[in-house]
Amino acid sequence: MACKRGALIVLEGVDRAGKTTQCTKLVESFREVGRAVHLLRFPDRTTTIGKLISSYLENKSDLEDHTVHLLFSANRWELVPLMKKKLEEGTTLIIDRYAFSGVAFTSAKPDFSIEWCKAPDVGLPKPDLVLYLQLSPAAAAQRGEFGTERYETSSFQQRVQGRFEQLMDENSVNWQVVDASQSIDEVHDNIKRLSLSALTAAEHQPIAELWR
Ligand code: NYM
Ligand code: MG
Repeated sequence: MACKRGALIVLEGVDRAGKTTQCTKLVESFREVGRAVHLLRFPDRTTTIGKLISSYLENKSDLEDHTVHLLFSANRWELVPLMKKKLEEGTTLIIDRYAFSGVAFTSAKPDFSIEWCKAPDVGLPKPDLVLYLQLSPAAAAQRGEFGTERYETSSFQQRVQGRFEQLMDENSVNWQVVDASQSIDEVHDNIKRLSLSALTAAEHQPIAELWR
């Protein structure tokens, strides 16, 4: 490659693990050291597909379970051209949730296999690093009440956590588990260190394809 590409860094975890806070802090710290960086989040609720998803999550509409799974995936695919362009230009992408949330949340529903859930996301740009913010259900409960969106109950979140742990057992993806029960600054320091080394490792490698 002529120029160094950016890295694709994903933050995952159950609701209230602190992903959004940490994504913002990571972007700020990359900017401080002069790195080109761009923040994305999935679902991206601003697109036409994203609006359907948002209405479903807010319980304003109902969608069949397979259908909404495919919409979440389509919402990632529609951003792929932008993602590739940014990465090739040398911009690092920090992403708040990705296909792993897709698989963990749908497969926490009855009668969905991990294998079926992964299929629509096979071939997406593969993250160079997936930071899993690990927080026990008890610690999550201490962070206050859940919101009112779909999936925001402790029994469902425990099932989601179990599915994330199954996904993490695969070593084709570079998972790093971060203890999210620490202070915001401690978590940030860990994430920053892991991200900077992923950035250096990614520079001279082509963008790979997820689960392929
Ligand atoms: N979610 C997120 C899914 O069910 N499938 C997906 O593919 C993705 C990306 O949407 N509870 C769920 C996880 C969250 C919810 O996320 C909305 P956020 O980060 O709270 O906007
Ligand atoms: Mg949320």
